[in-house]
Amino acid sequence: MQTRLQQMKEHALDKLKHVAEAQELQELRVKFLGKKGELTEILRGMGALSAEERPKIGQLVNEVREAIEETIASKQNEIEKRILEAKLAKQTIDVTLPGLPVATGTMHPLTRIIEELEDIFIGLGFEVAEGPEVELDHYNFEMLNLPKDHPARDMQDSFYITEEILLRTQTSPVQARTMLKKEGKTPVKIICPGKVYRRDDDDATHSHQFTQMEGLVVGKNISMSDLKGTLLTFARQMFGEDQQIRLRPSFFPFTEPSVEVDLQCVICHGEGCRVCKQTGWIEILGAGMVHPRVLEMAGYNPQEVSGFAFGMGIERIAMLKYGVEDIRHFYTNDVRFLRQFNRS
Ligand code: 2U9
Repeated sequence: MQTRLQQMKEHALDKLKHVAEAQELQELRVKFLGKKGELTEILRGMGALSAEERPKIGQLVNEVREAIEETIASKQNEIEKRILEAKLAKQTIDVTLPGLPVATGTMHPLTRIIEELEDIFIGLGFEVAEGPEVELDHYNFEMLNLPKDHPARDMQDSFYITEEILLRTQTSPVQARTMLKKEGKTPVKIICPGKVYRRDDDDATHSHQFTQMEGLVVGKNISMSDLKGTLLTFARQMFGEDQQIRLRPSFFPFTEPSVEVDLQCVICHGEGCRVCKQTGWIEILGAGMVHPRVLEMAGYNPQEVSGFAFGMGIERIAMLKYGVEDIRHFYTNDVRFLRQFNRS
C-alpha cells in the first residue's frame, strides 16, 4: 500500500507539473483528490490493514494529499498570474502615440459680426442694451409713433401672440424701454443687437427671423452731423479705412428727417457691377433724427434734447463683408459653411 501511495504521489506530481490550463488542473484535482478519486480509492483499502500499519499509512495518505494540494495551489497561482499578465500586456497603452484631434467649433459669423459691431460702438462710448423678444404692442409700435391705425403697420406683417403681445419686429422697443427707465436723463447712448421676427416668405435675401442692431443717441445738441460722423466711423472700421458712405432722404415713422445710408460697393469700389446694379453704392442701413413725438412719449422734452437713431440687418452686413449670397446659409448650420469663419 505504501508503494502504491508513493507511486500515486509521483504520478500525480508529474502530471501536475505539465498542466497549463485551469480546466485541466480542475480535472486532475477531481482525478486525484475527488470523492471518486485515486486517493479515496486507496483509503478504502485501509480497512484491511493491521492496527499497527493503519496510523502509519494514514499519516502517509495525509502527506500525499498535502503534497498534491500544495502543488495544485501553486499551479493555480501560476496559471492566474499568466492570465493576468497576458491581459495586462493586451491592455498596454502607448503614451507616446500622438493623440486624436479634438474637433472644436467655430464662432458663428453672425455672432462674430455682432462682436465686431459691439467693439466698434463701445469704442465710441456706446453701451449694449438688451430686451425681450416677446414684446408688448405698446413698446414695439405705439411708442415708435406707429399707432394702431397707422398705415405703416401694414408694411411689416408681424407674428402676433395675442392682440397686445407679439414677437418684436425690430429691436427699437429696447431703446423705448431704456429711455423710459432713464426718466428723462441724458445722455442715452446705446446699441441694441438681437433677434427680430417678421412675417416674410423666406428666400435668398429674406428671413422671417433675422438679426438686427439698432443704435440710439439722445442728448443736448445732437445733430445730423453726429449721426453722419458715427456712421462713417462704423463703415470705415467694419469695411475698410478708405470707405465712403452716402445719405439719401427716406421715411420712417420714428425718425424725422429719415435717411437711407449707402456704402460704396465693396465689390467694385464704386465702378459699378452686378452686385450694386451698376450704381456703385449698396444700401446698408436706415437712420434719422428721433421723431419729437417718440422723444416725448419716452419722457424727454424735444425742445431741450434731440437724438439720432439707426438700424441695420446683421445678416446683410455679414453677407457683404464675407460675400455670402444666400441668407439661409446662416441658419442651416452646414459645418462646411461655418468652418470658413474660423478665426485661428
Ligand atoms: C427709437 C427711435 C428710433 C431705429 C431705426 C431704422 C432707421 C432702419 C432697418 C434697417 C434694416 C431695419 O434691419 S432692417 O430691416 N432700420 O432703417 N431703424 S432708424 O430708430 C429708432 C429706434 C428706436 C426709440
